[in-house]
Amino acid sequence: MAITTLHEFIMDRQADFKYASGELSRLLSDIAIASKVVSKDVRRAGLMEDILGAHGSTNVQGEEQQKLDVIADERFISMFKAGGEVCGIASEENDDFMPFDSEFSQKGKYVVLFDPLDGSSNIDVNVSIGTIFSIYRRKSEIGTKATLEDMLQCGDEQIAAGYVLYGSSTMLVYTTGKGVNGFTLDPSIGEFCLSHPNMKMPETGRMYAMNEGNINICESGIKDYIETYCQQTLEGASRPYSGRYIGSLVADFHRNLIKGGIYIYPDTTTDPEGKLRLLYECNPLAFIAEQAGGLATTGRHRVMALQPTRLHQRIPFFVGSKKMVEQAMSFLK
Ligand code: AHM
Ligand code: MG
Repeated sequence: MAITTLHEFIMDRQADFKYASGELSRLLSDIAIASKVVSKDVRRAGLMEDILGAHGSTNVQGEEQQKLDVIADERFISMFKAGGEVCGIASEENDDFMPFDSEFSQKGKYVVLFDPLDGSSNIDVNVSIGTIFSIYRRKSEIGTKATLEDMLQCGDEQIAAGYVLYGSSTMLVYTTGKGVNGFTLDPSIGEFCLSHPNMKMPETGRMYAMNEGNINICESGIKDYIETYCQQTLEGASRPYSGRYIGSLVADFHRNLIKGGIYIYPDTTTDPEGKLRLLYECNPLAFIAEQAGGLATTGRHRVMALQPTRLHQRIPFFVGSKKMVEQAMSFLK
């Protein structure tokens, strides 16, 4: 059987990209290499004391960092610094954005915003986790230091976005705005190979993902939606929807992308802005969802149209099959 590696695919598609000059292709290839290294770390985590467990620090959002969060963050940052395509980054694990100092990096045209290891609470218990990334062209002049304005761009300006799922296999899924393609890491050859060409999210589905422990601390419309659509046996069905909540956004999103479904993380009385971060969790997945025919909103507004105001800004997040997201939104005032 003929296989297409990620590298071959990126090269073949380079001309699709309006600024085609090879840099974005190199950057995507660098992300794939760094994620292979992180995948290797994840696969051995239970065996290595220096990989598993708490790091002993908290990030700017007050969350306890795991050793693997920090290791993954460092792996990606080193790759970006060495590549020369990126002039600065922002990540969940760093308080502030990080403009790269070298003249080499400052010639880079891109910034990357990323969550190096999403689903931190699942690291120690051998449940799927992921990396999420979003790529923008810089606004500042090439050859200068990256600025906050480079980072705070609206999701519609994304040049590319994707995620890596460290699940029962490792998969990389990305878009450059011309559809969504998924690649599975073949450990025998160490390459990501095209396994899911032109991914489409089913228009509707039968699975919903929400931390239902929060049901009484979010607005009542969410409870109404879940009781009305998810927990009833609807006409023509033999049973209610299935609740499936992994607690790793990437894994829940990926399942819904393939099988159809909705993921909801609303604002709550304890997290009045929501929990998930606009820039490196919601926007990249929104770009993939829309490219696959799905929808991503705050419950009221389209995610990618939002103008970010802060690096670690949080929003309520409704993402998945188009009809399901629209139904959920109709319950919000
Ligand atoms: P993280 O980036 O610190 O891992 O937080 C994001 C995660 C998502 O992956 C997941 O869907 C959600 O937080 C789970 O939150 P909760 O434990 O509140 O249900
Ligand atoms: Mg995260």
